[in-house]
Amino acid sequence: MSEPTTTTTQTGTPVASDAHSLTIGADGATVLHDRYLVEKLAQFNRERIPERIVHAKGGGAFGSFEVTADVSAYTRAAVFQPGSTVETLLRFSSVAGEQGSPDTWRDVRGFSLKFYTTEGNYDIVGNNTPVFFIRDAIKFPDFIHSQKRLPGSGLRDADMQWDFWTLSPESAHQVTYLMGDRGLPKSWREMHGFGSHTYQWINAEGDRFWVKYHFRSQQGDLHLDAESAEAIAGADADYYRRDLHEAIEAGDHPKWDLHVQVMPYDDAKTYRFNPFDLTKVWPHADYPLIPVGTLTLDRNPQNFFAEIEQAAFSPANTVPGIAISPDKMLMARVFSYPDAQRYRVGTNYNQIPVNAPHAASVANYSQDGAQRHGFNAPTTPVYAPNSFGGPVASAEAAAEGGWESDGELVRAAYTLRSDDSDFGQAGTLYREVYSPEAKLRLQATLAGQAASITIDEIRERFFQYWTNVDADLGAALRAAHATAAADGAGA
Ligand code: HDE
Repeated sequence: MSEPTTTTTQTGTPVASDAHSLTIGADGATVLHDRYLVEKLAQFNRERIPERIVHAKGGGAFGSFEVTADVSAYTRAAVFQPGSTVETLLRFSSVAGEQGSPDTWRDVRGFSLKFYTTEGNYDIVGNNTPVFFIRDAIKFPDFIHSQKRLPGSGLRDADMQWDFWTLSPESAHQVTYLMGDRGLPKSWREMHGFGSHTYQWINAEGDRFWVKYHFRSQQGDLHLDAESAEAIAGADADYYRRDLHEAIEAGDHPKWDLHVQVMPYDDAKTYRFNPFDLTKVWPHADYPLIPVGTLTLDRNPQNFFAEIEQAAFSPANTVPGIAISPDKMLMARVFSYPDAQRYRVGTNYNQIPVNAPHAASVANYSQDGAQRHGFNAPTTPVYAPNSFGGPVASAEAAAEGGWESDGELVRAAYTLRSDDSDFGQAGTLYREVYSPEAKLRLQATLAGQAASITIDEIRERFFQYWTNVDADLGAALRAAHATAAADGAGA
């Protein structure tokens, strides 16, 4: 043990006691001018910042991403060039629960990655599933409300969850993942990660490509059975957080291999379904996985609050050679994340060490605001354009990342193509990807869900929803429910 230093106030003055307030005599009143007591209690009252409205419970670690292949034909981003290795931060999370929620409640899991690149920070904010529940951002608050808590009782509620899902048939593919094995990962280390959206890559010649990111866990994509997940939820609410922390402390560093699917720019115009629809995957037969590199996590945070709770990930954080796509969800996320972070962490959230670039520098004319830490030299002008050598924007950077777009302003669903449907890929996932055992586990989970719905009309829509995914599955669920109801009535 090293010699302790003297405790001080926040402004560095030594303090006399951490055990006794300043009082008038040992038994008398406490005085308001005990500045250290006041500072200590006031600071304590302000320790919490608002939790993330979604993905509140999580954990993460630092590491590095090493490029092991050559994808320079598709992107000029420095982070993905041969030989590049960059520092990274990966945060995992559950979507619906609050900060203290058990890690092993059934949910989609977040997979948020920050690359500290020489061209600025690049974030991929994805999940452990390749698709999402909805395809228009205007539905997001309603979707999340239905998964959180009733306003009166503060309880979660199967009726509102299934009411929303069955009235939003585009959710079927993601709900088939959620109710299947992906909804209960064995650990954060043992799950794949996906960028989910279609993104854009631009090479050195300016050629554009559409890409999807797949992070394949070297530890495998494993799951818990429902009974173990429930037992763990009671015994150790922080099971995933603990597993990751302990593995890294023990030198067991988890790794993911990054692959991309690459679609030539013009294919998107004629592909058989809308390749920007976030409820769809691109079949690997059409667009195979191309290796890029390996992500390794090898360093636990030194301070959970400073480095994980305050971490701000955003799909808006792109770098030259990478851009977004005409996915309505993605375009809205570019607004939503920085907005959430200005509110949650504060206007200068990007100056906090975990969010600031580590391998690039910041140069612009932004100034002031609460908790400002960094500033330009006093000789730097405060406006652009200027004649005094202040930072100058690069026209080249602004030119990239676009696509053709024209039309009337409308509020409408995506234009349908020949293979666009809400239930088609959900049915394929169930029939062709799930093993016979995985099918049975899904059926058992869904039988439990059917039993938790209390409103007949919603339960009827639930059976129809699963019939639309797969007729046999729907029939099996209906029959199982009828049997259970008859047994219950006879009991
Ligand atoms: Fe998020 N999401 N999201 N989301 N999301 C947030 O950002 C939002 C969506 C995802 O580890 C919030 O800073 C909208 C898809 C992860 O810190 C918020 C829409 C995917 C995380 C937000 C979506 C995600 C978030 C909460 C519909 C996977 C945790 C506080 C357009 C591809 C990030 C914050 C972390 C967090 C909004 C849809 C994944 C509110 C509006 C699709 C992993 O801004």
